[in-house]
Amino acid sequence: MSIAFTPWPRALAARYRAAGWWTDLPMTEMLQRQCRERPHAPAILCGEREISYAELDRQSTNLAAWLHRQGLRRHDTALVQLPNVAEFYIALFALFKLGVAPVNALFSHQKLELSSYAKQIQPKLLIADRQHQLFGDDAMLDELRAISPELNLHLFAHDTLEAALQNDAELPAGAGPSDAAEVAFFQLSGGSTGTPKLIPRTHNDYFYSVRRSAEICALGPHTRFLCALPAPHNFPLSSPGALGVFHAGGAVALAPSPEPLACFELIEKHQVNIAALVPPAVALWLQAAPGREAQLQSLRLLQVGGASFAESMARQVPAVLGCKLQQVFGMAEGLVNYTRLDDGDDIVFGCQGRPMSDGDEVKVVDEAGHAVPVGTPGMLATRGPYTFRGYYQAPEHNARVFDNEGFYYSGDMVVADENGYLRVVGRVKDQINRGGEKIAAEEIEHLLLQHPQVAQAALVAMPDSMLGEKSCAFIVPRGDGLRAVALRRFLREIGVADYKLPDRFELTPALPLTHVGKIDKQTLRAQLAAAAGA
Ligand code: OOB
Repeated sequence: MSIAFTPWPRALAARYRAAGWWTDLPMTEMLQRQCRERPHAPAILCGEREISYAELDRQSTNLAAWLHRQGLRRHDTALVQLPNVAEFYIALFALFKLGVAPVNALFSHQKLELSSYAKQIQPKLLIADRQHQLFGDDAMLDELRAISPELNLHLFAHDTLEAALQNDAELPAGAGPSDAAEVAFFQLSGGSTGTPKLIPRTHNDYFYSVRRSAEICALGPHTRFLCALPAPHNFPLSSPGALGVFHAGGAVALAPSPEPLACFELIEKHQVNIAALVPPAVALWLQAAPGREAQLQSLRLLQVGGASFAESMARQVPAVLGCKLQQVFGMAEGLVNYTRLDDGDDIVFGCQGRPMSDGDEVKVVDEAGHAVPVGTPGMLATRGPYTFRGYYQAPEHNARVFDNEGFYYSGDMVVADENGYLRVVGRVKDQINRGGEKIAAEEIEHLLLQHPQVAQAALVAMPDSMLGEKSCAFIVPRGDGLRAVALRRFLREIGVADYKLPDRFELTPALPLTHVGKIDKQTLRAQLAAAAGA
Protein backbone atom coordinates (compact mmCIF):
# COMPACT_ATOMS: atom_id res chain seq x y z
CA MET A 1 0.00 0.00 0.00
CA SER A 2 1.28 3.44 -0.83
CA ILE A 3 2.10 5.81 2.02
CA ALA A 4 -0.86 7.92 3.11
CA PHE A 5 -0.61 11.70 2.85
CA THR A 6 -2.98 14.63 2.32
CA PRO A 7 -3.13 15.16 -1.45
CA TRP A 8 -3.50 18.44 -3.31
CA PRO A 9 -7.01 18.98 -4.70
CA ARG A 10 -7.37 17.72 -8.29
CA ALA A 11 -7.82 21.18 -9.82
CA LEU A 12 -4.61 22.49 -8.26
CA ALA A 13 -2.67 19.35 -9.19
CA ALA A 14 -3.83 19.78 -12.80
CA ARG A 15 -2.72 23.41 -12.73
CA TYR A 16 0.72 22.49 -11.32
CA ARG A 17 1.19 19.94 -14.10
CA ALA A 18 -0.06 22.28 -16.84
CA ALA A 19 2.38 24.95 -15.68
CA GLY A 20 5.24 22.45 -15.93
CA TRP A 21 5.94 22.60 -12.18
CA TRP A 22 5.08 18.98 -11.64
CA THR A 23 6.84 16.78 -14.20
CA ASP A 24 5.82 13.34 -12.91
CA LEU A 25 9.46 12.31 -12.74
CA PRO A 26 10.99 10.77 -9.61
CA MET A 27 14.06 12.46 -8.14
CA THR A 28 16.25 9.62 -9.38
CA GLU A 29 15.96 11.34 -12.79
CA MET A 30 18.61 13.91 -11.83
CA LEU A 31 21.16 11.18 -11.16
CA GLN A 32 20.38 9.26 -14.36
CA ARG A 33 20.73 12.47 -16.36
CA GLN A 34 24.12 13.35 -14.84
CA CYS A 35 25.32 9.78 -15.45
CA ARG A 36 24.61 10.29 -19.14
CA GLU A 37 25.95 13.82 -19.40
CA ARG A 38 28.95 13.89 -17.05
CA PRO A 39 29.54 10.46 -15.46
CA HIS A 40 33.08 11.26 -14.38
CA ALA A 41 32.42 14.72 -12.95
CA PRO A 42 32.63 14.92 -9.16
CA ALA A 43 29.30 14.85 -7.34
CA ILE A 44 30.49 14.61 -3.72
CA LEU A 45 33.70 15.72 -2.06
CA CYS A 46 33.96 14.08 1.34
CA GLY A 47 37.23 14.01 3.26
CA GLU A 48 39.81 12.63 0.83
CA ARG A 49 37.11 10.99 -1.30
CA GLU A 50 35.90 12.39 -4.61
CA ILE A 51 32.77 10.55 -5.71
CA SER A 52 31.71 10.94 -9.34
CA TYR A 53 28.14 10.79 -10.60
CA ALA A 54 28.81 7.33 -12.02
CA GLU A 55 30.09 6.20 -8.63
CA LEU A 56 27.15 7.75 -6.77
CA ASP A 57 24.88 5.87 -9.14
CA ARG A 58 26.79 2.60 -8.81
CA GLN A 59 26.95 2.61 -5.02
CA SER A 60 23.33 3.67 -4.59
CA THR A 61 22.21 0.89 -6.96
CA ASN A 62 24.34 -1.63 -5.04
CA LEU A 63 22.75 -0.60 -1.78
CA ALA A 64 19.26 -0.63 -3.28
CA ALA A 65 19.83 -4.13 -4.69
CA TRP A 66 21.14 -5.37 -1.35
CA LEU A 67 18.12 -3.94 0.47
CA HIS A 68 15.80 -5.47 -2.10
CA ARG A 69 17.41 -8.88 -1.56
CA GLN A 70 16.72 -8.49 2.15
CA GLY A 71 13.04 -7.97 1.40
CA LEU A 72 12.66 -4.20 1.40
CA ARG A 73 9.98 -3.06 -1.06
CA ARG A 74 8.38 0.04 -2.55
CA HIS A 75 6.26 1.99 -0.01
CA ASP A 76 8.24 0.68 2.96
CA THR A 77 9.75 3.27 5.28
CA ALA A 78 13.20 3.73 6.80
CA LEU A 79 14.79 5.64 9.65
CA VAL A 80 18.15 7.13 8.71
CA GLN A 81 20.59 8.98 10.93
CA LEU A 82 23.94 9.84 9.41
CA PRO A 83 26.36 12.74 9.87
CA ASN A 84 27.54 14.91 6.96
CA VAL A 85 29.16 12.13 4.93
CA ALA A 86 28.79 10.94 1.33
CA GLU A 87 26.85 7.88 2.56
CA PHE A 88 23.94 10.16 3.46
CA TYR A 89 23.32 11.01 -0.22
CA ILE A 90 24.18 7.50 -1.44
CA ALA A 91 21.59 6.05 0.96
CA LEU A 92 19.05 8.70 -0.01
CA PHE A 93 19.32 7.82 -3.71
CA ALA A 94 19.31 4.10 -2.91
CA LEU A 95 16.03 4.51 -1.05
CA PHE A 96 14.59 6.67 -3.85
CA LYS A 97 15.55 3.94 -6.33
CA LEU A 98 13.57 1.41 -4.32
CA GLY A 99 10.62 3.65 -3.53
CA VAL A 100 11.36 3.41 0.20
CA ALA A 101 10.55 6.63 2.08
CA PRO A 102 13.00 7.64 4.82
CA VAL A 103 12.86 9.98 7.76
CA ASN A 104 16.31 11.52 7.82
CA ALA A 105 16.90 12.36 11.48
CA LEU A 106 19.45 15.00 12.42
CA PHE A 107 22.70 13.70 13.88
CA SER A 108 21.98 15.76 17.00
CA HIS A 109 18.78 13.81 17.60
CA GLN A 110 18.70 11.39 20.49
CA LYS A 111 16.56 8.57 21.82
CA LEU A 112 13.40 10.62 22.22
CA GLU A 113 13.36 11.97 18.68
CA LEU A 114 14.31 8.68 16.99
CA SER A 115 11.71 6.79 19.02
CA SER A 116 9.03 9.28 18.09
CA TYR A 117 9.84 9.03 14.38
CA ALA A 118 9.90 5.22 14.56
CA LYS A 119 6.53 5.19 16.29
CA GLN A 120 5.05 7.30 13.52
CA ILE A 121 6.43 5.58 10.42
CA GLN A 122 7.03 2.01 11.71
CA PRO A 123 10.26 1.63 9.70
CA LYS A 124 11.48 -1.72 8.35
CA LEU A 125 15.01 -0.40 7.97
CA LEU A 126 17.44 1.56 10.13
CA ILE A 127 20.59 3.15 8.75
CA ALA A 128 22.68 4.68 11.53
CA ASP A 129 26.23 5.35 12.64
CA ARG A 130 28.15 3.22 15.17
CA GLN A 131 30.05 6.37 16.15
CA HIS A 132 26.86 8.02 17.34
CA GLN A 133 26.65 7.80 21.10
CA LEU A 134 23.25 6.04 20.82
CA PHE A 135 24.52 3.21 18.63
CA GLY A 136 27.77 2.26 20.35
CA ASP A 137 25.93 -0.93 21.37
CA ASP A 138 22.64 -2.53 20.32
CA ALA A 139 20.43 -1.18 23.13
CA MET A 140 18.88 1.56 20.97
CA LEU A 141 18.41 -0.84 18.08
CA ASP A 142 16.50 -3.17 20.43
CA GLU A 143 14.41 -0.29 21.66
CA LEU A 144 13.52 0.71 18.09
CA ARG A 145 12.63 -2.89 17.29
CA ALA A 146 10.25 -2.91 20.23
CA ILE A 147 8.57 0.20 18.79
CA SER A 148 8.52 -1.06 15.20
CA PRO A 149 8.26 -4.86 15.20
CA GLU A 150 8.92 -5.00 11.45
CA LEU A 151 12.30 -3.32 11.88
CA ASN A 152 14.37 -6.35 10.97
CA LEU A 153 16.96 -4.70 8.77
CA HIS A 154 19.75 -2.43 9.88
CA LEU A 155 22.97 -1.08 8.49
CA PHE A 156 25.65 0.78 10.36
CA ALA A 157 28.12 3.25 8.94
CA HIS A 158 31.74 2.26 9.63
CA ASP A 159 30.50 -1.30 9.59
CA THR A 160 27.95 -3.08 7.40
CA LEU A 161 26.85 -0.12 5.28
CA GLU A 162 30.13 0.20 3.38
CA ALA A 163 30.11 -3.49 2.41
CA ALA A 164 26.62 -3.24 0.93
CA LEU A 165 27.71 -0.24 -1.16
CA GLN A 166 30.65 -2.02 -2.76
CA ASN A 167 29.17 -5.36 -3.89
CA ASP A 168 28.19 -4.82 -7.52
CA ALA A 169 24.59 -5.81 -8.11
CA GLU A 170 21.63 -4.84 -10.22
CA LEU A 171 18.10 -4.01 -9.24
CA PRO A 172 15.68 -6.72 -10.38
CA ALA A 173 12.93 -5.89 -12.85
CA GLY A 174 9.90 -4.62 -11.00
CA ALA A 175 11.90 -2.75 -8.39
CA GLY A 176 11.94 1.00 -8.90
CA PRO A 177 11.03 4.38 -7.45
CA SER A 178 7.61 5.21 -6.13
CA ASP A 179 5.28 7.14 -8.40
CA ALA A 180 6.24 10.82 -8.63
CA ALA A 181 2.89 11.77 -7.09
CA GLU A 182 3.63 9.62 -4.01
CA VAL A 183 5.65 10.29 -0.87
CA ALA A 184 9.39 10.32 -1.59
CA PHE A 185 10.50 10.96 2.00
CA PHE A 186 9.54 12.76 5.19
CA GLN A 187 10.91 16.15 6.17
CA LEU A 188 11.16 17.10 9.83
CA SER A 189 9.03 19.88 11.22
CA GLY A 190 10.58 22.45 13.55
CA GLY A 191 7.42 21.93 15.51
CA SER A 192 5.35 23.69 18.11
CA THR A 193 3.56 20.65 19.52
CA GLY A 194 4.21 17.88 22.03
CA THR A 195 5.49 15.34 19.50
CA PRO A 196 7.81 16.07 16.55
CA LYS A 197 5.68 16.10 13.39
CA LEU A 198 6.58 14.62 10.03
CA ILE A 199 6.05 16.24 6.64
CA PRO A 200 5.37 13.92 3.70
CA ARG A 201 7.09 15.31 0.59
CA THR A 202 6.31 13.88 -2.84
CA HIS A 203 8.75 13.62 -5.74
CA ASN A 204 6.64 16.03 -7.77
CA ASP A 205 6.57 18.79 -5.17
CA TYR A 206 10.10 18.43 -3.82
CA PHE A 207 11.79 17.99 -7.20
CA TYR A 208 10.07 21.16 -8.38
CA SER A 209 11.34 23.14 -5.39
CA VAL A 210 14.84 21.82 -6.10
CA ARG A 211 14.76 22.72 -9.81
CA ARG A 212 13.33 26.18 -9.24
CA SER A 213 15.81 26.88 -6.43
CA ALA A 214 18.73 25.80 -8.61
CA GLU A 215 17.49 28.15 -11.34
CA ILE A 216 17.13 31.13 -8.98
CA CYS A 217 20.62 30.54 -7.61
CA ALA A 218 22.06 30.06 -11.14
CA LEU A 219 23.60 26.67 -10.34
CA GLY A 220 25.37 24.72 -13.07
CA PRO A 221 28.16 22.20 -13.60
CA HIS A 222 30.57 24.86 -12.32
CA THR A 223 28.84 24.92 -8.92
CA ARG A 224 30.77 23.83 -5.84
CA PHE A 225 28.52 23.95 -2.82
CA LEU A 226 29.68 23.72 0.79
CA CYS A 227 27.25 21.74 2.93
CA ALA A 228 28.15 22.71 6.49
CA LEU A 229 24.65 22.63 8.01
CA PRO A 230 23.10 19.26 8.93
CA ALA A 231 22.65 17.53 5.55
CA PRO A 232 19.02 16.39 6.06
CA HIS A 233 17.76 19.90 6.85
CA ASN A 234 15.57 21.37 4.13
CA PHE A 235 17.87 24.37 3.59
CA PRO A 236 21.12 22.52 2.68
CA LEU A 237 19.17 19.67 1.05
CA SER A 238 16.91 21.54 -1.34
CA SER A 239 17.19 25.32 -1.17
CA PRO A 240 18.90 24.67 -3.57
CA GLY A 241 21.21 22.57 -1.42
CA ALA A 242 22.83 19.31 -2.37
CA LEU A 243 19.90 18.11 -4.49
CA GLY A 244 19.94 21.41 -6.40
CA VAL A 245 23.64 20.86 -7.05
CA PHE A 246 23.12 17.28 -8.27
CA HIS A 247 20.28 18.47 -10.49
CA ALA A 248 22.64 21.06 -11.99
CA GLY A 249 25.66 18.74 -12.32
CA GLY A 250 27.92 20.48 -9.79
CA ALA A 251 29.69 19.12 -6.71
CA VAL A 252 28.85 19.12 -3.01
CA ALA A 253 31.72 19.48 -0.52
CA LEU A 254 30.85 18.20 2.93
CA ALA A 255 31.92 19.86 6.18
CA PRO A 256 31.20 18.28 9.56
CA SER A 257 30.02 21.63 10.97
CA PRO A 258 30.06 25.35 10.09
CA GLU A 259 33.21 25.89 12.21
CA PRO A 260 34.96 28.64 10.20
CA LEU A 261 38.60 27.54 10.05
CA ALA A 262 37.78 24.03 8.80
CA CYS A 263 35.24 25.47 6.35
CA PHE A 264 37.70 28.04 5.02
CA GLU A 265 40.17 25.23 4.31
CA LEU A 266 37.51 23.28 2.44
CA ILE A 267 36.50 26.37 0.46
CA GLU A 268 40.08 26.84 -0.64
CA LYS A 269 40.77 23.16 -1.28
CA HIS A 270 37.63 22.54 -3.35
CA GLN A 271 37.24 26.05 -4.81
CA VAL A 272 33.78 26.30 -3.28
CA ASN A 273 31.64 29.07 -4.79
CA ILE A 274 28.41 28.83 -2.77
CA ALA A 275 27.69 28.08 0.89
CA ALA A 276 24.60 28.08 3.11
CA LEU A 277 24.66 29.12 6.76
CA VAL A 278 22.45 30.04 9.70
CA PRO A 279 23.02 33.51 11.24
CA PRO A 280 25.15 32.45 14.27
CA ALA A 281 27.56 30.68 11.91
CA VAL A 282 27.81 33.82 9.78
CA ALA A 283 28.84 35.73 12.90
CA LEU A 284 31.69 33.24 13.45
CA TRP A 285 32.78 33.46 9.81
CA LEU A 286 32.79 37.27 9.98
CA GLN A 287 35.03 37.15 13.04
CA ALA A 288 37.42 34.61 11.55
CA ALA A 289 37.71 35.99 8.00
CA PRO A 290 39.99 39.04 8.43
CA GLY A 291 43.48 37.99 7.36
CA ARG A 292 42.18 34.81 5.69
CA GLU A 293 40.59 36.45 2.61
CA ALA A 294 42.86 34.49 0.27
CA GLN A 295 41.18 31.23 1.31
CA LEU A 296 37.76 32.64 0.43
CA GLN A 297 38.57 33.91 -3.07
CA SER A 298 36.42 31.37 -4.89
CA LEU A 299 33.29 32.10 -2.81
CA ARG A 300 30.64 33.94 -4.88
CA LEU A 301 27.45 33.56 -2.88
CA LEU A 302 26.61 33.12 0.79
CA GLN A 303 23.04 32.07 1.52
CA VAL A 304 21.75 32.87 5.00
CA GLY A 305 18.52 31.59 6.46
CA GLY A 306 16.80 29.55 9.14
CA ALA A 307 16.50 32.35 11.68
CA SER A 308 16.28 36.11 11.67
CA PHE A 309 19.43 37.79 10.42
CA ALA A 310 20.29 41.28 11.68
CA GLU A 311 20.58 43.84 8.91
CA SER A 312 23.78 45.22 10.47
CA MET A 313 25.41 41.81 10.10
CA ALA A 314 23.96 41.26 6.62
CA ARG A 315 25.65 44.44 5.44
CA GLN A 316 29.08 43.13 6.52
CA VAL A 317 28.95 39.99 4.39
CA PRO A 318 30.16 41.34 1.04
CA ALA A 319 32.87 43.53 2.57
CA VAL A 320 34.27 40.94 4.97
CA LEU A 321 33.72 37.66 3.10
CA GLY A 322 34.08 39.06 -0.43
CA CYS A 323 30.90 37.48 -1.79
CA LYS A 324 27.28 38.27 -2.51
CA LEU A 325 24.61 37.67 0.11
CA GLN A 326 21.32 35.89 -0.47
CA GLN A 327 18.69 35.76 2.27
CA VAL A 328 16.57 32.62 2.41
CA PHE A 329 13.37 32.34 4.41
CA GLY A 330 12.07 28.81 4.10
CA MET A 331 10.39 25.99 5.94
CA ALA A 332 10.48 22.21 5.77
CA GLU A 333 6.73 22.36 5.09
CA GLY A 334 7.31 23.99 1.71
CA LEU A 335 7.40 27.70 0.90
CA VAL A 336 10.90 29.10 0.33
CA ASN A 337 11.61 32.79 -0.26
CA TYR A 338 14.83 34.11 -1.76
CA THR A 339 16.32 37.49 -2.41
CA ARG A 340 17.33 37.37 -6.06
CA LEU A 341 20.91 37.55 -7.33
CA ASP A 342 20.18 40.84 -9.14
CA ASP A 343 18.26 42.52 -6.29
CA GLY A 344 19.64 45.82 -5.00
CA ASP A 345 21.35 46.22 -1.62
CA ASP A 346 18.30 47.52 0.20
CA ILE A 347 16.38 44.36 -0.64
CA VAL A 348 19.23 41.90 -0.08
CA PHE A 349 20.18 43.39 3.29
CA GLY A 350 16.76 44.48 4.44
CA CYS A 351 14.35 41.59 3.83
CA GLN A 352 14.10 37.81 3.61
CA GLY A 353 13.21 37.54 -0.06
CA ARG A 354 10.08 36.69 -2.01
CA PRO A 355 8.47 33.35 -2.89
CA MET A 356 10.43 31.34 -5.42
CA SER A 357 7.48 30.31 -7.58
CA ASP A 358 4.66 32.01 -9.44
CA GLY A 359 2.61 29.13 -8.06
CA ASP A 360 3.15 30.22 -4.47
CA GLU A 361 0.05 31.87 -3.05
CA VAL A 362 0.79 33.96 0.04
CA LYS A 363 -1.70 35.68 2.33
CA VAL A 364 -0.75 37.99 5.18
CA VAL A 365 -3.70 38.05 7.56
CA ASP A 366 -4.88 39.36 10.92
CA GLU A 367 -6.30 37.29 13.80
CA ALA A 368 -9.68 37.13 12.07
CA GLY A 369 -8.13 35.79 8.88
CA HIS A 370 -8.57 39.02 6.90
CA ALA A 371 -5.79 40.21 4.62
CA VAL A 372 -3.84 43.13 6.10
CA PRO A 373 -2.64 46.04 3.92
CA VAL A 374 0.83 45.99 2.38
CA GLY A 375 3.39 47.17 4.93
CA THR A 376 1.38 45.90 7.92
CA PRO A 377 2.48 42.92 10.02
CA GLY A 378 0.30 39.83 9.83
CA MET A 379 0.40 36.05 9.95
CA LEU A 380 1.85 34.23 6.96
CA ALA A 381 -0.41 31.70 5.24
CA THR A 382 0.56 29.90 2.05
CA ARG A 383 -0.25 27.16 -0.42
CA GLY A 384 1.42 26.16 -3.64
CA PRO A 385 3.03 23.48 -5.80
CA TYR A 386 5.62 22.47 -3.19
CA THR A 387 3.87 23.35 0.07
CA PHE A 388 2.50 20.28 1.85
CA ARG A 389 -1.19 19.82 2.65
CA GLY A 390 -0.94 18.05 5.99
CA TYR A 391 1.40 16.61 8.63
CA TYR A 392 1.64 12.84 8.68
CA GLN A 393 -1.14 11.23 10.73
CA ALA A 394 -1.98 14.42 12.61
CA PRO A 395 -5.59 15.35 11.77
CA GLU A 396 -6.16 17.48 14.87
CA HIS A 397 -3.04 19.54 14.42
CA ASN A 398 -3.74 19.86 10.70
CA ALA A 399 -7.18 21.28 11.46
CA ARG A 400 -5.45 24.02 13.46
CA VAL A 401 -2.74 25.04 10.99
CA PHE A 402 -4.65 24.87 7.67
CA ASP A 403 -7.64 26.99 6.70
CA ASN A 404 -10.52 25.69 4.60
CA GLU A 405 -8.77 26.78 1.39
CA GLY A 406 -5.76 24.63 2.21
CA PHE A 407 -3.49 27.50 3.21
CA TYR A 408 -0.83 26.53 5.75
CA TYR A 409 -0.25 28.95 8.64
CA SER A 410 3.48 28.82 9.34
CA GLY A 411 3.26 30.71 12.64
CA ASP A 412 5.47 33.52 11.32
CA MET A 413 4.59 37.20 11.51
CA VAL A 414 5.69 38.95 8.33
CA VAL A 415 5.42 42.27 6.56
CA ALA A 416 5.01 42.16 2.78
CA ASP A 417 5.92 45.02 0.46
CA GLU A 418 4.12 45.91 -2.78
CA ASN A 419 6.34 43.48 -4.75
CA GLY A 420 5.73 40.54 -2.45
CA TYR A 421 9.05 40.70 -0.63
CA LEU A 422 8.70 39.53 2.96
CA ARG A 423 10.29 40.65 6.18
CA VAL A 424 9.99 38.24 9.13
CA VAL A 425 9.10 40.38 12.15
CA GLY A 426 7.96 37.86 14.75
CA ARG A 427 6.31 34.56 15.52
CA VAL A 428 2.96 33.43 16.85
CA LYS A 429 3.87 29.73 17.11
CA ASP A 430 5.09 28.52 20.48
CA GLN A 431 8.60 27.77 19.32
CA ILE A 432 12.10 28.87 20.20
CA ASN A 433 14.46 29.45 17.28
CA ARG A 434 17.87 28.77 18.78
CA GLY A 435 20.15 29.98 15.99
CA GLY A 436 18.13 28.07 13.39
CA GLU A 437 17.51 25.00 15.56
CA LYS A 438 13.83 24.87 16.40
CA ILE A 439 12.46 23.87 19.80
CA ALA A 440 8.74 23.22 20.34
CA ALA A 441 7.95 24.71 23.76
CA GLU A 442 5.16 22.24 24.40
CA GLU A 443 7.40 19.22 23.83
CA ILE A 444 9.86 20.30 26.54
CA GLU A 445 7.11 21.48 28.91
CA HIS A 446 5.45 18.05 28.71
CA LEU A 447 8.73 16.33 29.50
CA LEU A 448 9.43 18.64 32.45
CA LEU A 449 5.96 17.97 33.83
CA GLN A 450 6.84 14.28 34.03
CA HIS A 451 9.28 15.16 36.82
CA PRO A 452 7.57 14.50 40.19
CA GLN A 453 8.74 17.81 41.62
CA VAL A 454 7.51 20.01 38.75
CA ALA A 455 4.05 21.48 39.26
CA GLN A 456 4.08 23.85 36.26
CA ALA A 457 6.50 24.52 33.42
CA ALA A 458 6.73 27.17 30.71
CA LEU A 459 9.49 27.36 28.10
CA VAL A 460 10.11 30.75 26.52
CA ALA A 461 12.74 32.38 24.32
CA MET A 462 15.26 34.77 25.82
CA PRO A 463 17.33 37.09 23.66
CA ASP A 464 20.92 35.97 23.04
CA SER A 465 23.56 38.01 21.27
CA MET A 466 25.12 34.99 19.56
CA LEU A 467 22.22 32.59 18.84
CA GLY A 468 19.46 35.19 18.55
CA GLU A 469 17.40 33.23 21.05
CA LYS A 470 18.07 30.77 23.84
CA SER A 471 15.51 28.91 25.92
CA CYS A 472 14.49 29.57 29.50
CA ALA A 473 12.28 27.19 31.48
CA PHE A 474 10.14 28.77 34.20
CA ILE A 475 9.33 26.10 36.76
CA VAL A 476 6.88 26.12 39.65
CA PRO A 477 8.32 23.44 41.94
CA ARG A 478 6.36 21.05 44.07
CA GLY A 479 7.93 20.95 47.55
CA ASP A 480 11.47 22.03 48.41
CA GLY A 481 14.90 21.33 47.13
CA LEU A 482 14.39 21.11 43.35
CA ARG A 483 17.54 22.21 41.49
CA ALA A 484 18.19 23.08 37.86
CA VAL A 485 20.94 20.44 37.54
CA ALA A 486 18.45 17.73 38.50
CA LEU A 487 16.02 18.87 35.81
CA ARG A 488 18.73 19.01 33.19
CA ARG A 489 19.86 15.49 34.12
CA PHE A 490 16.25 14.33 34.03
CA LEU A 491 15.80 15.59 30.46
CA ARG A 492 19.12 14.08 29.39
CA GLU A 493 18.06 10.70 30.73
CA ILE A 494 14.80 10.83 28.79
CA GLY A 495 17.07 11.22 25.76
CA VAL A 496 16.15 14.59 24.32
CA ALA A 497 18.54 16.26 21.85
CA ASP A 498 21.03 18.59 23.54
CA TYR A 499 19.91 21.70 21.69
CA LYS A 500 16.46 21.32 23.27
CA LEU A 501 17.79 21.38 26.85
CA PRO A 502 16.76 24.67 28.46
CA ASP A 503 19.69 27.07 28.60
CA ARG A 504 18.36 28.47 31.84
CA PHE A 505 15.92 27.43 34.58
CA GLU A 506 14.01 29.96 36.67
CA LEU A 507 12.31 28.51 39.74
CA THR A 508 9.36 30.65 40.71
CA PRO A 509 6.47 30.31 43.19
CA ALA A 510 3.84 31.10 40.53
CA LEU A 511 3.46 31.85 36.82
CA PRO A 512 1.63 34.91 35.48
CA LEU A 513 -1.69 34.08 33.81
CA THR A 514 -3.65 35.75 31.02
CA HIS A 515 -7.24 36.81 31.57
CA VAL A 516 -8.41 33.44 30.22
CA GLY A 517 -6.14 31.63 32.63
CA LYS A 518 -3.38 30.49 30.24
CA ILE A 519 0.27 30.93 31.17
CA ASP A 520 1.19 34.46 30.10
CA LYS A 521 4.38 33.85 28.12
CA GLN A 522 4.50 37.42 26.90
CA THR A 523 4.99 38.61 30.47
CA LEU A 524 7.65 35.95 31.05
CA ARG A 525 9.51 37.07 27.91
CA ALA A 526 9.24 40.69 28.99
CA GLN A 527 10.67 39.77 32.41
CA LEU A 528 13.65 38.10 30.74
CA ALA A 529 14.19 41.02 28.37
CA ALA A 530 14.02 43.49 31.26
CA ALA A 531 16.50 41.42 33.29
CA ALA A 532 18.83 41.22 30.27
CA GLY A 533 18.62 44.98 29.75
CA ALA A 534 19.26 45.76 33.41
C1 OOB B 1 14.15 26.45 7.65
O1 OOB B 1 13.22 25.46 7.83
P1 OOB B 1 12.66 24.96 9.25
O2 OOB B 1 11.55 24.05 8.92
O3 OOB B 1 13.78 24.47 10.10
O4 OOB B 1 12.12 26.25 10.00
C2 OOB B 1 11.15 27.09 9.42
C3 OOB B 1 10.98 28.32 10.27
C4 OOB B 1 10.15 29.40 9.62
O5 OOB B 1 8.77 29.17 9.77
C5 OOB B 1 10.63 30.61 10.38
O6 OOB B 1 10.03 30.67 11.64
C6 OOB B 1 12.11 30.35 10.57
O7 OOB B 1 12.25 28.93 10.52
N1 OOB B 1 12.94 30.94 9.51
C7 OOB B 1 13.34 32.24 9.47
C8 OOB B 1 14.13 32.36 8.31
N2 OOB B 1 14.20 31.15 7.69
C9 OOB B 1 13.47 30.31 8.45
N3 OOB B 1 13.09 33.27 10.28
C10 OOB B 1 13.63 34.47 9.95
N4 OOB B 1 14.40 34.67 8.85
C11 OOB B 1 14.68 33.65 8.00
N5 OOB B 1 15.45 33.84 6.92
O8 OOB B 1 14.60 27.10 8.57
C12 OOB B 1 14.57 26.69 6.24
C13 OOB B 1 14.13 25.84 5.22
C14 OOB B 1 14.53 26.06 3.91
C15 OOB B 1 15.37 27.13 3.64
C16 OOB B 1 15.81 27.97 4.64
C17 OOB B 1 15.41 27.76 5.96
